[in-house]
Amino acid sequence: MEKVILLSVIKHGEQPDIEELSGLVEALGYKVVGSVVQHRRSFDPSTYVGKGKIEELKRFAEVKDASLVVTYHNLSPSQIRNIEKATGLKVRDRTEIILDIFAERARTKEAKIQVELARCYHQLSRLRGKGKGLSRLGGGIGTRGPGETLLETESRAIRRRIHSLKREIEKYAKRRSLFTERRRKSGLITVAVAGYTNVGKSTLVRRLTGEDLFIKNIPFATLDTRTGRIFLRGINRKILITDTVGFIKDIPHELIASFKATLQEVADSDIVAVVYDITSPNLYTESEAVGKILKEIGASDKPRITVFNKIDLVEGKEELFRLMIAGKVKNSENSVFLSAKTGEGVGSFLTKVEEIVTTLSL
Ligand SMILES: Nc1nc2c(ncn2[C@@H]2O[C@H](COP(=O)(O)OP(=O)(O)OP(=O)(O)O)[C@@H](O)[C@H]2O)c(=O)[nH]1
Ligand SMILES: [Mg+2]
Repeated sequence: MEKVILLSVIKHGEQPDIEELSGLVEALGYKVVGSVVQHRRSFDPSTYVGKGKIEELKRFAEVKDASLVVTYHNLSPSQIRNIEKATGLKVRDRTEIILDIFAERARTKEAKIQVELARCYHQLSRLRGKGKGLSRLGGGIGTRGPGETLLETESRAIRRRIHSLKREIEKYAKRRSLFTERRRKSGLITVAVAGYTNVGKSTLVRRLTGEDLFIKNIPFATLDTRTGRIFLRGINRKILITDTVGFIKDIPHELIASFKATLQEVADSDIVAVVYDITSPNLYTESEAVGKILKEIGASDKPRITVFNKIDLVEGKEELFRLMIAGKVKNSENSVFLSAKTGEGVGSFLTKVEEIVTTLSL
């Protein structure tokens, strides 16, 4: 099993979530054997952390028998090269780790195409950001050295691939929008279940619809949206509910761009149920991340239900958690507490849905 050391710069006011990064790396089957962090005002342009830290990293890796370094921030090709040369270790960044997880989990053709598109964007942004570093290989500014030509050829190939992937994605997007249109015409209301990864979205949708969904204690178990039906007994009405892909903080921008079609389902829904895991120690940053992404995909003005899931894990301390959470989660409108696993409290969620559906239909 490949052993990994995490490497991060902590800039003033920024709080890289090393714990979460460790979980992501282990989701790929690697073993995290330690981490090296450095407080700095800015990244070192050639080696991300300072030269002294690189030495420390090298010695630490020898002691721990590690062969791979994963950095929290995105690096340039020259930063990667320099760290690899100085330490003899392979270097990858958080975005690549997330892309690998997505690639591993993608089941449908559409998800696979979206992952490949995200990879292309990531490569391109690297080449672009690093244009400066690479073109230096080819002499001074204004000259067309061999380095620069290579860079151009490479990025042209990637751009061409992006173009064709986008065209394929477009087909799926069209199918989706036809479906949305038909649904709207038929007056069917849709609830999208969104939220941070691994909070229990699929478990909730499965409980409500009986759909056979993939549920696992891993990040990004779900990469495709799935829609099922619920019958609301209180108001004698059928609605649709959609399970969606989970969010993460400092989400690679490439992923949002690539999964736009999938995330569109949230934007096209009538009600958004935002699920949280009440036992998470990072509720505040998670709710910030969720809020940011909902805004970016144009879904922040939808009627919202905030679902605090996994109350079975805090048996007897529920009141305490209610108080604690009150100050921790941003925009927690219409909140309900439940356990998707045991079913406790799920009725209160349905009642909330019924209330909102009724007002929407007035
Ligand atoms: N104890 C407890 N565990 C739960 C509950 N709901 C979900 N889980 C567990 O949490 C883990 C993640 O559940 P999922 O339903 O896959 O979560 P998700 O939000 O769909 O995750 P992604 O698709 O990966 O973003 C699984 O191990 C579930 O069994 C709950 O109410 N209580
Ligand atoms: Mg899921």
